[in-house]
Amino acid sequence: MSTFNTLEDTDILVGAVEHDPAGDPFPVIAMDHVRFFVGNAKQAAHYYSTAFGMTCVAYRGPETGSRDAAEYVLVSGKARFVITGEVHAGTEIGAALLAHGDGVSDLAIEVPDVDKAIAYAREHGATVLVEPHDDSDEHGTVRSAVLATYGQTRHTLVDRSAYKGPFLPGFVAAEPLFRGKPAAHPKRYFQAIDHCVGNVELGKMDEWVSFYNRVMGFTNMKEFVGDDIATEYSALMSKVVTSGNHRVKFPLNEPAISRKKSQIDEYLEFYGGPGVQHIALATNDIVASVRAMSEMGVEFLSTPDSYYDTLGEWAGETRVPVETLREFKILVDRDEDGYLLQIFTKPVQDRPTVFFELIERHGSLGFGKGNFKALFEAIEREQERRGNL
Ligand code: TYF
Ligand code: FE
Repeated sequence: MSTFNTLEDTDILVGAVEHDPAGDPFPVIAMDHVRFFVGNAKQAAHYYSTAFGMTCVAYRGPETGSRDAAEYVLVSGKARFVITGEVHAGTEIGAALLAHGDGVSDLAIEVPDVDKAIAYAREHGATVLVEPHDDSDEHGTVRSAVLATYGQTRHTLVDRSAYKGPFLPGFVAAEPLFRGKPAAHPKRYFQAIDHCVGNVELGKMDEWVSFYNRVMGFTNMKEFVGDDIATEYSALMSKVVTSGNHRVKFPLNEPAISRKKSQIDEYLEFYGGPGVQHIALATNDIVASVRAMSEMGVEFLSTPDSYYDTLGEWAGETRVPVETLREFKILVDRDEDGYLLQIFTKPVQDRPTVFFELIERHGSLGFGKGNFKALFEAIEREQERRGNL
């Protein structure tokens, strides 16, 4: 069983805390991977390799005995994405794509003891989609199981402590898909997954918060967005649950009644139900990341200049000068613990559904609540351009 005494570099980046897992009813190590179901995994894997600077390290598909799916495993530091597509008609992947379009099918969590976690989750009312089982190959054995969460999203629980292969049994090591990263770009555009956000239906946020409290023993973080902020400008309510070590953080949003159509309603309509809204990626140099990703064609939300005119008054000293923040449209939030820098991409598929965040933390354990006004005005401008406001 893995204990957690010293903070690693990526722990600092994602705002993880020292934590003794001994008392946890559902101990977790960290995010294991995020799985995306896409219409064309070959092309999507290319996008994440070029635009997100990720490296393909493993693959399975028809050539390796995977008859239904082609899957590309991409990494950037500790962040791991699995890009999954079907290779013939009539698979479960195709059914999910028909319902939702491209999106996140699985927020997989690495745990020290799958059986213990599943027993606890089941006892507390979780739906077990796949029972604990072993998969083996010449690199060892992985034990895993699958829990259902909001919509058709899943949490695969993975114990990889007895495994040395490139990803999971059945995957073979793969060559990078792209080697042309400009020399001026950082080696990695991000180092770890900071948090993964779910959108749920109106009135369901508290149910899903208590699901994570009950089933995984996750606790609520102090940052939440209630009625007051919601009706004024954000059109969403939000609460955050976290694992004891703060390596796994799941904010949950629900739409709020407001003047304009909530961005969460837009998501629910276009995704066809609840699902993952955004994945936040931790970087130690957000300026280098945004510059590189923009050059590779990733589109970011824009913040009006006026945001930067008053920034100096409240944000105080930041690692990055205000003029650079203005140039790259990076947002700042400060709280009693420190500050964070963040920026959001536009949706990364044609539907206004999944997007990404880049986040550089300097002490703050928050999520950028102070930016809701600026951020949501930017999102509303995009909703308007899509004709969905
Ligand atoms: O993860 C969070 O809660 C922040 C805030 O459309 C947020 O990143 C919430 C909704 C949204 C964008 C950001
Ligand atoms: Fe976020």
